[in-house]
Amino acid sequence: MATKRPDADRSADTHEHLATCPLCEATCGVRVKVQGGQITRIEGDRDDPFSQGYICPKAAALADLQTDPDRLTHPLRRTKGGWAKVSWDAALDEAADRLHGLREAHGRDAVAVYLGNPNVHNLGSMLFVPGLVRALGTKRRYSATSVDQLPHMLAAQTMFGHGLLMPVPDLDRCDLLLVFGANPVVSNGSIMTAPFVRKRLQAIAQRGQVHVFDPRRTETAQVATAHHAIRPGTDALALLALLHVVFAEGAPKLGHLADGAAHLDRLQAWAADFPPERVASATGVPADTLRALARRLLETPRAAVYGRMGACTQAFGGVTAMLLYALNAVTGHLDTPGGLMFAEPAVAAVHPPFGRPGAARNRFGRWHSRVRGLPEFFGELPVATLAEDILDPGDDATRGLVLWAGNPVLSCPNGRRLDEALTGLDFMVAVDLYRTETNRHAHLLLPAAPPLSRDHYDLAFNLLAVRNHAKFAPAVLPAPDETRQDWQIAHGLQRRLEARAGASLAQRAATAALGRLGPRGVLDLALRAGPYGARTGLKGLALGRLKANPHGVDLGALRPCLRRRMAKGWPGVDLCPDAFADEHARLSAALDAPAEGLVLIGRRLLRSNNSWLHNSPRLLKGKDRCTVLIHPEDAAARGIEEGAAVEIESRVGRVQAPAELSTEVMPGVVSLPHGFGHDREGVSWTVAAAHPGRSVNDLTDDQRVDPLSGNAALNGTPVTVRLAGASGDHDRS
Ligand SMILES: Nc1nc2c(c(=O)[nH]1)N[C@H]1C(S)=C(S)[C@@H](COP(=O)(O)OP(=O)(O)OC[C@H]3O[C@@H](n4cnc5c(=O)[nH]c(N)nc54)[C@H](O)[C@@H]3O)O[C@H]1N2
Ligand SMILES: Nc1nc2c(c(=O)[nH]1)N[C@H]1C(S)=C(S)[C@@H](COP(=O)(O)OP(=O)(O)OC[C@H]3O[C@@H](n4cnc5c(=O)[nH]c(N)nc54)[C@H](O)[C@@H]3O)O[C@H]1N2
Ligand code: SF4
Ligand SMILES: [Mo]
Repeated sequence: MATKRPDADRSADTHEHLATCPLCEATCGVRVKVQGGQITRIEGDRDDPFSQGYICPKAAALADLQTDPDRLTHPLRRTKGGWAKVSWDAALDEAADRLHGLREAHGRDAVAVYLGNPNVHNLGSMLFVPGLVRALGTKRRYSATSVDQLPHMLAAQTMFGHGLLMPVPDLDRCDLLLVFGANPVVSNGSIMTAPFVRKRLQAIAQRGQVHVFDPRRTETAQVATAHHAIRPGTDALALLALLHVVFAEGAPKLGHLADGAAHLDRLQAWAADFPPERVASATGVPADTLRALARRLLETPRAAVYGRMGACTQAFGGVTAMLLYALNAVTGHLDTPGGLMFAEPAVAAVHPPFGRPGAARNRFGRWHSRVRGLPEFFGELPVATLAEDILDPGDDATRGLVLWAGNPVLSCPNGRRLDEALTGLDFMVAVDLYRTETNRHAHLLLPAAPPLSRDHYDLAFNLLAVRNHAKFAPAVLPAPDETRQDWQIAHGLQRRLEARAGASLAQRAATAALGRLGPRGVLDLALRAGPYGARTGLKGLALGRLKANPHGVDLGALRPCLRRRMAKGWPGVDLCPDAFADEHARLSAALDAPAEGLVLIGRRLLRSNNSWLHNSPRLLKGKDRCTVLIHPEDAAARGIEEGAAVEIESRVGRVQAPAELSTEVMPGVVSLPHGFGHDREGVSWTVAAAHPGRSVNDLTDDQRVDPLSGNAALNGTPVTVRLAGASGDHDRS
């Protein structure tokens, strides 16, 4: 079998292509067998030096995405009589006219943009959508960042000098791993690109220990050495207690970080106020456990403390992310092998040509959201403010939206309110593979090419990988139907907007030149300019070298880099930045007034990917997994039995789903997966609509954010739970 270019596959020949699965952060290498233009098999690529043959069940759905009859095939325009096909030129011209018209009439900020998660898994989007966003010139930029990793980015920016410098656990060399609010065995790892993470965790548990802090005894907790049930939203208190013991045991072990470290005194003063005994009842974690773990952390040369979604999409997300990094730093586990380390990818936004030392400082609070005044971060506003900035009347209301690869009606808090807000927009254009719960409100729908029809190089996740590596995979199949690559759509729209806005000739020439380069050309230049580009021995990394090594190029284990960075003008580590100064008081107040009643958390399912992939029959088969997990004691107190329909109610909404009784969740906590709720009219995914589930984000509250960072507090939503149909009085929790 030969490796072939996409357009050569129309014949009955069989070809095997090497690709990268772009569905999650693990970036697994796959072999795709194509026969007569059809995918006949997808399997792991054993020769990929990073993923070594591992794939999860979702990889098979890549084939379904190419052939799904429900996928969008043509640009569509909403008319009174329904959706009508239009040509690409007509669609792009109309989008540019309408967006430009709104800006002329109401100012640049009248048009908002929302960028969903798949953009960061898409080379063309990463390189070309920012140009479009610049051309729009709006301050109302939103993305999935503020329902996700914003706290990690805020901590990284204020502690290390750039929001993208997020350290990752050096999994393969660490002997002790503390995990706060992450479930990598199901999620396949996040801010920790590590294919076959289960095996890597099991190896740590064998040579050392893995401790999982989670309100639910997750699939990850089950492969760990120990599970510590923790009350949602109390991680910062547990981390302060660990820091308390660390400082009480003697001098912090800053090692090479001591040079240029700032605010150690502030961190120490905070920790002094939170001994383990003081936080035990609020967190649910016994003081002895915290003391013993802090000591073990100090004694173990190769250890890391890692936290993810559960730690950051909560009311104390920002300070929790900061404390996680600080705990690693003062125990000698930051920027050291086996600890939290920084990846050094072949192309990164923090290196030339895309970035320079210090270029991203002060990207916080430069402007604020219209109604609630929440701060900008990294050029974006918190998406929890999107709906109100449309709905609240006024000359400066949001009137237009560019929606790219996102489904915020299902993925953002108080989805019902956003759903309603979108119906009032003057104009919305959306780029997607499907007609979704969100983009059904668009005026124009532009169909993007499915994943295996585009080139892949991972710009985002090489920056977060547990090993440095680089791989380029050309598209396997041509773009089907009339779909176009995201980058082509973005570029087409950018050019048209620049023409209408009378952009300078220089700007228009630059845009045209970028389009001629395309993603491959830009990638090649970026690789050449990157840190491995000019190196001898590696012969200088450029696109040609990656093409000649289609399984990928291993660039070695992570290396300590902060000293080298400082020599180039980067700041030292700030252990408790000024941005967090008020958080001590907020944490103390929370400790003194613990929350009462049931709280809701989310959960991820192995065969699901946020709000999509639910249209793949092979992934969705089996029993309904969109259930409410509830502890048997909490269920008994409400007369709820296994499988009974229960109603969950929060400040913003009410949802019914079947109960699943389990001691997996701690008492006082209920869990519903996110990404479901395909019961809304007008979507194109028929398989998903037949197994709709309910949206957890009809319960999460857009007013519950981490007030520091603006990140949505998706976890820890106060709820009441009752048998469906029961009166609310006797079973309020
Ligand atoms: N309650 C709760 N809410 C959550 C979470 C949670 O844990 N709990 N998790 C949050 C997290 S971490 C995230 S990242 C967000 C995700 O939130 P979003 O990014 O808003 O939503 P997704 O569900 O990822 O939807 C992606 C959309 O992009 C489309 N798509 C897929 N690939 C492409 C492509 O290549 N090009 C284009 N143009 N479109 C494409 C899909 O069809 C789908 O409609 O959800 C967040 N919401
Ligand atoms: N199969 C699958 N894989 C995915 C995705 C998917 O939807 N499905 N989504 C992808 C995306 S976009 C992302 S961002 C990653 C996320 O990857 P992870 O962060 O690893 O995944 P989650 O399942 O959200 O893990 C969060 C954990 O936090 C716990 N938790 C909730 N509240 C708290 C709290 O207050 N404190 C603590 N300590 N724990 C808490 C939850 O019980 C849950 O186990 O997964 C990615 N991978
Ligand atoms: S783990 Fe992630 S990257 Fe690997 S096959 Fe599964 S979805 Fe794809
Ligand atoms: Mo995410």
